[in-house]
Amino acid sequence: MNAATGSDDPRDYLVDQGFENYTPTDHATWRTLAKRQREILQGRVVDAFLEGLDRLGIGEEGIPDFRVMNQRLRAATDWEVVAVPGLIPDLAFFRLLADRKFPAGFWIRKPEQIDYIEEPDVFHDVFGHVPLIMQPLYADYLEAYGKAGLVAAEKGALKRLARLYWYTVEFGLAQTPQGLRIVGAGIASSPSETVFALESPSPNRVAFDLARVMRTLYRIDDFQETYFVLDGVEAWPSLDLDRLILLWQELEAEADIEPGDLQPVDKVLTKGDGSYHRTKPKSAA
Ligand code: HBI
Ligand code: FE
Repeated sequence: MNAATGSDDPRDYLVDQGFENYTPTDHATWRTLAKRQREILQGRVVDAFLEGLDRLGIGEEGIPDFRVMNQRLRAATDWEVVAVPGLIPDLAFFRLLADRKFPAGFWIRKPEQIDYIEEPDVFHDVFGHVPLIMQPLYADYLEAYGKAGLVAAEKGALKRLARLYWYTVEFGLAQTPQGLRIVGAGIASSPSETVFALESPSPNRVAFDLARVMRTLYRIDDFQETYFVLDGVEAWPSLDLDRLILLWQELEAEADIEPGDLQPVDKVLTKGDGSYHRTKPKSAA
């Protein structure tokens, strides 16, 4: 069944992690990735992320056993990780989040794919996403996102909600007393984007604004041209459903914004010089 057309019932996608089936090579791949990321993330990711890794006990030993990790996750925020084969349809995904279940691919990339994969694997999904789910405010934001997704599907606003996920959960930055830090899992699970997102002169870095983000196209196949910056690690957008429905109505009159474009109303923290993307073909969703 493919992710675009399959059943909306999440139970159709849940599988056993198959922890006993991982090979020594699989565990070695995790260790290589985890060790490299932990080092490069020091001082670049929000402290809560590194705390989450430690409290979950997911580090450099190898691929975590979801049964063990879930005891800690349940105790902290009443969330759990469930194994799925890969991307699942939007509605099934939202239903899981609304029920405080985070779907994670159980497979791990092959050694020759160490730096690039097209579909999320267990390293991206668990190392990248789960540490922050140990934080109560983030845990609630993700549940609210799932609930908003179910409403967005009815109201024809799925693409707007997907942009919010993209620019916060996957590629968000946050301003903290220690400076600009990473919160997004897509950044935190990629060594090259960890450095690019914070240090490259190329991308724009713009203060987060919900309506602005919901109008903004994104790149799925390369580093982002614009990153949005939350005002603090706990400043997750409020997803009040009545307000979202109104906002979606208002946005129908507004044009989409290209990934690299700035707007007059933007609070620009860094205006990118665009040097990285200048030579690249355009592709945005
Ligand atoms: N499925 N397994 C999985 N992981 C995701 O992150 C995911 C998904 N299905 C849909 C989806 N993400 C997004 O398109 C939604 O946030 C809109
Ligand atoms: Fe992800």
